[in-house]
Amino acid sequence: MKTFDPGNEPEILATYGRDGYVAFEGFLDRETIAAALGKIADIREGRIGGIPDDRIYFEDPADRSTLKQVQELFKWDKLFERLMFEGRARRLAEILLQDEAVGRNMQYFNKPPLVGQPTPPHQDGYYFMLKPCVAVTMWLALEPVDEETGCVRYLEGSHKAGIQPHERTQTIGFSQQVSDFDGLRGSYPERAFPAAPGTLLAHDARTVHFAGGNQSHSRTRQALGFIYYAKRAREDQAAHAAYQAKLAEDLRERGAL
Ligand SMILES: O=C(O)CCC(=O)C(=O)O
Repeated sequence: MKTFDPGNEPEILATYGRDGYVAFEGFLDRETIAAALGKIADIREGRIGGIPDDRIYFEDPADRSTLKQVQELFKWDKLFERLMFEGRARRLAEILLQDEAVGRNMQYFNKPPLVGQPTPPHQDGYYFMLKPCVAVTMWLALEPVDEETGCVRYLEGSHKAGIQPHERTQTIGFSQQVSDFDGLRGSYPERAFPAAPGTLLAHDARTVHFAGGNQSHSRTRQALGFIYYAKRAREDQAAHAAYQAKLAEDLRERGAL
């Protein structure tokens, strides 16, 4: 795995265009990772408050130690705001999108020990509702991640299939999955990405990806996600708002919020 060098733009673009993702080691330094983990602990333990219920999800809403996802992290702390809008992630996004990168979401992803659920196979573009679908998601490991704790997996080249039909799941934070996953799996090779802290994966919004649950009795699986849209991509605002409202309603009905 290589380190990120903006001077390697042609090579980065060739890999991303061929595989639908690109991976870098050491994208974020240790000090910043430690600071980010500290801020996440502040959120988990309620020292950073004011996060609306539909922006923070727990595997068990009665147990804050099962914190699973936080949406729009850049709104809750300046460190995350800087990482999203001023750091290297945005520079990488500009390269991959070949456009101005519009920062849309920054997420915390955790799989708590044993209760951390699998990430269903999905394409982010299905949720984004963009025309054209030009967006990138980055996934950054905050700690060692392996097969046991549920590393990210890609169907390599699956971005070329375009956005596929999805169906409802019962997984909090990942409400949709590709309907014909078995069919796609037969057509595109699967690649698993065990990751060291600071490893960054960047995938095209059309690339099918998924992850196992956390089988470990003691280890968490913490990561950050960055979502950037290309300036030229247009969002269907009405469809997006209707989808978010429906999702929040479904979660409330299930008592998950
Ligand atoms: O953390 C995970 O398991 C999946 C994250 C994801 O789906 C994404 O970054 O788009």
